[in-house]
Amino acid sequence: MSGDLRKASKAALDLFRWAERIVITTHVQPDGDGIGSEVALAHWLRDQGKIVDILNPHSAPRRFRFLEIDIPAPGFEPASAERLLGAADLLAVLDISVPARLGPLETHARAYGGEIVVIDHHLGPTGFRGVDVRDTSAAATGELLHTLLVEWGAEVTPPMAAALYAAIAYDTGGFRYSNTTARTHRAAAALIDAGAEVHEINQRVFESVSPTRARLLSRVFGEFHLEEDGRLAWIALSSDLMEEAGAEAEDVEGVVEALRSLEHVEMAILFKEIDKGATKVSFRSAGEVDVSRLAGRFGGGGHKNAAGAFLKRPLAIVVEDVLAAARESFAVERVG
Ligand SMILES: [Mn+2]
Repeated sequence: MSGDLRKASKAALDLFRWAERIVITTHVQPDGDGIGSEVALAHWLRDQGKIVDILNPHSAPRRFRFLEIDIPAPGFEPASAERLLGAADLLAVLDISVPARLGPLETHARAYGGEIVVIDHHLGPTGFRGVDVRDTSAAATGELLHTLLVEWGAEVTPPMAAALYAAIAYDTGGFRYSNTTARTHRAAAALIDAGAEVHEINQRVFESVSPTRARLLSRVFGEFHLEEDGRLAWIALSSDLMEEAGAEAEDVEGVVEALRSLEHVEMAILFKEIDKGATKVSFRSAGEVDVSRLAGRFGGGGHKNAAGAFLKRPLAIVVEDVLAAARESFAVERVG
């Protein structure tokens, strides 16, 4: 643990000890890492006698609900956000690099006057004030949180172990992505020792495809494009198609990773129309291909091999602009 991280870890622990009422949150469309980390932290804090609430911008995908303890299933509601944040001494923000990733919760979080702790593994700096516990070498926020809990002398109970294991398994694609390190496996091993049921968790996280999702996927994969001798793959997903298939946001989770896993593909891009004037772009890459820089050009960010951007522009225009930039990055490489 670096000096800065140790300092931030100590400051975070002091705040967690001091606070009586704590609200935990994560990014829009919470994923396995966000939910798993929240649940693990909530368990630990409740074990310390704290009053803890999880308040998210959206509800948790079905496949992560097995981890939940009192996560409000309907997701965001302005009244409950105001009530919970109004009473909280401390807001813990997990797996987020920028406040905009809080979506409908952003304005509430910005207006919040209490203490804030951010625990995250994305590239910084954070846009939040307060204590920033950041480790970009961690494969998942769950991995970082596990390191912190051990550092803090916490007892990792079986429900905490399950939640952290799910977080790490999710963000590493089942320990397959390039963010996976020996440290990741050591954390996983410790969590198995602490009671995480590997088969059950992986089955829930990776093998719970709904019929809706299967139908959607069959249509989505009918529409992928390959360019640059098969090194660049992309899919543009209209909201009409999503609606026709009766699909929700969580049903397309994993699509961009599957696209990346096609033979020879070095960069995969998924364009998703949120509404007629907004588009979400997800980037994945292999090896040395850096998509965080590409995402950064469009106001987004992330990691070298996994990044995203949200643009308030129509799908067709975003597809054109982002593909032009992606092709350019392949062209630069040819010249270089
Ligand atoms: Mn994460």
